[in-house]
Amino acid sequence: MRIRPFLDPLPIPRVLQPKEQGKESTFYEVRMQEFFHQFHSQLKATKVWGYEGQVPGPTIETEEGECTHVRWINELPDKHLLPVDRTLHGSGHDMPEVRTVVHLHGAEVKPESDGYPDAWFTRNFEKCGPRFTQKVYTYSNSQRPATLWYHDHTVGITRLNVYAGLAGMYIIRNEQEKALNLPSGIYEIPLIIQDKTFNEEDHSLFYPKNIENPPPGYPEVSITPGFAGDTIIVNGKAWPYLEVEQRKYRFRILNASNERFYRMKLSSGQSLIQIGSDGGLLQKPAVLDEVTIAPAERIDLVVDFAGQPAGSKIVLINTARTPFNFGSEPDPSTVGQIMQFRVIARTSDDTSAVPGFLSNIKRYEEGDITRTRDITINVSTDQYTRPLFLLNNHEYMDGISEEPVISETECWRIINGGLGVHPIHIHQIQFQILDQIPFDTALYSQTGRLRFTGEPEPPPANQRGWKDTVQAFPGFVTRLVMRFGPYTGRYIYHCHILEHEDHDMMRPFDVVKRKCKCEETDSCK
Ligand SMILES: [Cu+2]
Repeated sequence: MRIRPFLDPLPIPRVLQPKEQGKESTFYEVRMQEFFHQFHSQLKATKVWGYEGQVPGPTIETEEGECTHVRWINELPDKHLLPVDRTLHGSGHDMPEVRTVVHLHGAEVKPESDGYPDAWFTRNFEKCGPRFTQKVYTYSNSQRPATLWYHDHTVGITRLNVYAGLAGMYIIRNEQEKALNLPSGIYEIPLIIQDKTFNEEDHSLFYPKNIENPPPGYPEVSITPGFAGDTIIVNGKAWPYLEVEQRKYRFRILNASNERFYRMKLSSGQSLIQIGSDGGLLQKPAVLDEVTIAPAERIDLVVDFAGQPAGSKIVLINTARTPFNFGSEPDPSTVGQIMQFRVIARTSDDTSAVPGFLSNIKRYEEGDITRTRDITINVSTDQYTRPLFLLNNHEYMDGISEEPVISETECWRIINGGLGVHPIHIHQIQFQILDQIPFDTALYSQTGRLRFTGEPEPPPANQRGWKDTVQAFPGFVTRLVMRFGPYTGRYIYHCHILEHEDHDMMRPFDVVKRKCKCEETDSCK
């Protein structure tokens, strides 16, 4: 379907108003509903699922230290909008077709508010998953300011629920960050990037029911190894435009796509100044020609349009291959474009700044590490001969294999001997990327022996801050360092390509209390 790019203005998701506002805590109600949404003025309205009648959902704004409580309410119909594969873990015929649970991505929360995939619930909480414990979730917002996002995380159908529209932004702020005088107010703009495909006849959402030409024995409705749409959507509009004044803007960019990575640059050739990553501001700005954002990552960018002539039109270009980084090149006239900026004269002086020092980031060092774990990315096949990506050769329902001790600092070595880049996300904590080291993948696949073939490469300047999702490149061991806590309990880590996550590239882990020596030896009993 050919629709004209840059026809519709960029919408800005509204900020959610609380139902009750106390002195130190705020209470929200967020309903998940089915409704119609127009993605482009040349498209008919499309049936979607969204939070509070919006796609993407309204932005939740909080202050550091403010406690927010959210009652997530499922008002969705019984029948799913998209084809449900009943062969996946947790999604069998004994399960209700429509289930939801909300995860606040990047947040430090207690396990019962983390949106565990099996803590799902149906409309009016009529049925609940085995790990459901509470109707109201609590977010302490005790971490540093950051751009987080909330989205569905239900076992076996996350890819469908998020693609149907269940995603929104969540921002934590504080006074220190405000004092930096970064572009703010109408000059601070969220950009939530997704991709969709629309059916020709009625412009309903297309999501594949199966792979093309499935072999005999394949399930009738089957997950695919990844789905990328042919239309780029920003804040709920296909290829929108934004009028920008000749001044600085702050863009909080979120890739909320199922599979697609974006390698972004501006057609004007001007620099992108990255000021923040998943877990908040960097220590100092990183000046880039282009930047790659994986599914679930956030990039906080300042772009200065001051030097651009009024009347000029600048396109935010995407050059990332799909699947990343080995699939097809994007068509420059369609998915090779994201949105357009139309430069107009300034309406007032630009008094905002990009300070050379943004926030203090104490880097972890080798000496901080008390334990190292290897997390391998494996490619296997399932009982239907479908490709199956696994972590540590385990499926989602296999028992716990990682039990980090609270407050201890661990190094996780993500070993990717495969073909594609997987965005690996760990719940509960923000980590730092220590380095990535090239290794002999042939030797590793034959013998399991890890032989490095080069020196460790430190992360680039824009990835030296706090992260919760890392691009694990093939042929590299990506080393992450993290300190678990402040809560104990059951969490998960997984690939954030949603088709991988739903198909077993997800693992539970337990953050546990430190055992005292006497307990280990039984000598005090
Ligand atoms: Cu993956």
